[in-house]
Amino acid sequence: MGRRAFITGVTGQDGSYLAELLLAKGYEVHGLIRRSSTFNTSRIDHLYRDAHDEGTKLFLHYGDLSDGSRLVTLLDRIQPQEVYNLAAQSHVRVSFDEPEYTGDSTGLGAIRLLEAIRMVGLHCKYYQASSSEMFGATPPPQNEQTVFWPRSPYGAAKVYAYWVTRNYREGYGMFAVNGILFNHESPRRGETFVTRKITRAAARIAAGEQDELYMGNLDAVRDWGYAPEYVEAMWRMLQHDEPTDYVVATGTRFTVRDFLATSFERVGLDWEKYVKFDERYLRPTEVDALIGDASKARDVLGWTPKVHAPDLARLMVDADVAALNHVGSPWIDTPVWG
Ligand code: NAP
Ligand code: G4F
Repeated sequence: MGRRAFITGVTGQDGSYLAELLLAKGYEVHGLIRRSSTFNTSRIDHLYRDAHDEGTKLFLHYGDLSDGSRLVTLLDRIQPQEVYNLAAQSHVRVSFDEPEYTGDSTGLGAIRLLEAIRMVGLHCKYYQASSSEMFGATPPPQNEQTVFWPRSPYGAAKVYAYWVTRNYREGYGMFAVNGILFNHESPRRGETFVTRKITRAAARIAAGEQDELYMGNLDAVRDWGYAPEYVEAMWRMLQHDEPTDYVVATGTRFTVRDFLATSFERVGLDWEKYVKFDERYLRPTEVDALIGDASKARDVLGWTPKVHAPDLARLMVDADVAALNHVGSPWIDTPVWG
């Protein structure tokens, strides 16, 4: 029998790349999508075929991480061997505005899904999308032993989800793992995360469609990697014999200012002429520096990143320029798995 996976958050950046990866490996993929009054499937439309077509391998199901009984029904019906929990209110700044909702979806959502697996009696492998944001104020380099010190409702919710994942592993013998992923980006990144906000603005300013760009803290240090490479690490974690937690990162230090300079240079512009400060983009508590040590993922899973921050910025700018010109971009249109 073929392998079957269930992905929550399939309409997001990572969910779309993971669905591509699993389909290319021959999986039957079931994705959870939220009902909305407008279509929210643009990142996976190229993968979708009508369920009546022969050979269809991608199936979408309405549901929500706030609805535990729906998760039970779906898991019982689908019987997946692998479950990837990627769904979350994933924006750190927004989590200060919507702390309760973030706790419910990003934190409690994980235990609803774990408990649904347990109630159905599924013997599946479970992946939890944990985050470097859990390290918060603990200085870099951060690895699997680093103490958590979350600095946002989002970070705190992810810490809860991390610990319940470990608890279900230790308490019920479940194959449940945390991938502690550092920031990872792509042309499919949401437009309000800092990298995509910058690359989109660089393309638009160069095309004369935007005059200026309002930003918050430019001193923040991040370790930015390329999302398609990171979903490969998720899959590898579930193929390993032992359930254990992994940091996934490039180990490269880059500031928001560096990302601005590299992106604007790609379109021949000096960023300092266009960028203005707006305190609305500051957070009540900031995470100053995240730089990951992914030695364990390299040694145990054989995973190494190829794309580092400067190339990432350039490929994202190129994709945004191509999108403005209504031409295809190899970074958007070509399935990365060949
Ligand atoms: P994203 O683009 O924001 O996608 C989030 C996904 O979750 C979307 O499909 C969204 O659906 C879905 N979702 C949100 N609330 C939901 C709910 N209550 N019930 C069901 N689905 C819900 O995030 P991403 O960048 O792909 O990240 C994937 C996961 O990894 C997230 O859990 C994120 O917190 C975590 N993570 C991300 C990074 C990173 O740098 N990207 C790093 C570490 C961890 P809609 O499309 O309907 O909104
Ligand atoms: O792109 P960001 O919003 O990502 P952040 O907060 O690091 O969170 C992302 O990575 C986490 C992994 O560490 C994920 F778990 C999480 O789901 C998300 O994907 O902001 C990056 C940095 C911050 O320090 C922020 O203060 O950029 C700074 N920044 C400066 N100006 C800005 C802006 N961020 C945004 N979004 N918008 C600005 O105008």
